[in-house]
Amino acid sequence: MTPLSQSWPDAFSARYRDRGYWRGETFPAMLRDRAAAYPDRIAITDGGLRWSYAELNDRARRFGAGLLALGLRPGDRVLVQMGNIPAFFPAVFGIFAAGMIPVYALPAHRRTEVAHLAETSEAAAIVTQGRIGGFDHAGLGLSLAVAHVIVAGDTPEGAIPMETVAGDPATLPADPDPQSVAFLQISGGSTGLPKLIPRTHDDYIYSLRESAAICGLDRESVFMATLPVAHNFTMSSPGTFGALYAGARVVLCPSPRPDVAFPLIRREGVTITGLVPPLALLWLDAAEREAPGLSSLRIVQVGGAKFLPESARRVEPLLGCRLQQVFGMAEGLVNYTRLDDPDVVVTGTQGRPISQDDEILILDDAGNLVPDGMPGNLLTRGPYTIRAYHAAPSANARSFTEDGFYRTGDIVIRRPSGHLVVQGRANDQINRSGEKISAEDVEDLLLGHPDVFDAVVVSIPDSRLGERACAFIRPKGAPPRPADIRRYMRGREVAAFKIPDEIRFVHEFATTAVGKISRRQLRDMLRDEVLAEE
Ligand code: J2J
Repeated sequence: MTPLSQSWPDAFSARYRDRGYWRGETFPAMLRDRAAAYPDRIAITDGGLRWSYAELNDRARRFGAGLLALGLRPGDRVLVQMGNIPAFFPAVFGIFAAGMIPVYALPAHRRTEVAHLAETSEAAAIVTQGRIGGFDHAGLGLSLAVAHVIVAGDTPEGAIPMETVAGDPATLPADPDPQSVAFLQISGGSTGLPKLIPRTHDDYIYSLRESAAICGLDRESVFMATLPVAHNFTMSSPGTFGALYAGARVVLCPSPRPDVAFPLIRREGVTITGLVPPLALLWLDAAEREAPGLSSLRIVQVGGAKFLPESARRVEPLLGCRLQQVFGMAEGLVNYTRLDDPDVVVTGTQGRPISQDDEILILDDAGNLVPDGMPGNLLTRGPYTIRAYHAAPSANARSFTEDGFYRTGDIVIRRPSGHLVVQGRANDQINRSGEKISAEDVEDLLLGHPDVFDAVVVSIPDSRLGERACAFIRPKGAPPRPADIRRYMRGREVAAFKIPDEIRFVHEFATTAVGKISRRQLRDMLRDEVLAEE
């Protein structure tokens, strides 16, 4: 088995410990301590079933001991593919308690991704559920080259029902080294298959402890997981793990649709939740049609992709709570707008880093520092940003500098206050005959049109211009005419080269596994069309 590691040079580790970031906390100890401190408080609910901290800890420990009884060993990797169901938590915390390593897959992943994750992590087992949204995940698990397939709920022949995986907690090993790898998270994967991200107990717990503080979580808070639970945003910013760290309650939402999520927020008194921009637009649209009555909700976080100012300004008036923008990545660095930032900062930036020791470099393509206010490539290193992917030498050579900075692939501007404004991915920019067009800029303009629900601008290869811009528009009702859109843009007095060369209307956008709009798919489609014409 390829060993797992994630390490920082000694001088950095010493600094991160000295400054109190890394405190030697571990996930098994975290849950055990919370269960001892407030056994009867509710940790997890799906609106029906309720597990207290003591019950969750007990279930996790019995499940972990059950994994050992199956013959699995500490250090083994266990792939987890589950939807937003309570069983996810005893599964993951049970794997931790047994000294094993969860590897997170998202429910939207299919054979290609799941087989890739199982293979690269050398998974010895998979924990999954029968069906998620009609797809047979247990069947997929059984078809993989994995020794044990454990299933929550309806279990097919050949798989092991999760409730039968139970052992004596006395057989569990001692707590792991806080510097050791706790789990493998997966990269957002804008290119190719997801890469595996080894995160340590110390580094991840630091990021979720600070995130919980930044979001003001305490034992009275109620965090709702609206996005998939296994995604890094939902898990740690501050997410379900941050909520458990703070002794708060986690509510699992089975679907992000407003007709499911709004009643659950009202019933459970949810105080905070996180969304990706396409979902935020759906919620805003629903709230515009009928007052949502979400009086318990204090914070709606939006992140994962750029939330444009035109949309951001609608959140507080329509949902009646504070907006928090979150710009994070599973590799580490997370930025938040703070709850007391001025409104223009909250609607117009993607926040600032968690830590004083998050080092930020913004470089031009030649590797020179750019001044504040100018866009450049974001590189970062710090107390919770990885120094290497697992078993990926060529990705590591591309993604990390020699002195350990992670190349995020994001283009950002830094304001003098330290807040970052994301301009897009390095490859989102449209280079139209040398004129650089920011897709986000044009999208924000398009969102101001009264008939536009959402818009995405991508490049099309062009034999004359190099690239030209195509706007995909999801209209609110009947599509306006492209000429109306162009006239509207001219009326906003923008450079003529920013007016999209092509305008197309769509009913919906293809999305990634966590629900971000997939620009890659739109670009690929256009590229295929161009190639077909040639
Ligand atoms: C623009 N782009 C953003 C934002 C992420 C918290 C929040 C999100 C993630 C996440 C996460 C963005 N505006 N507000 O892990 O803990 C894009 C960037 C980034 C990539 C990372 C978290 N927030 N992005 O989305 O690993 O391009 O993490 O580099 O899935 O999403 O994707 P991922």
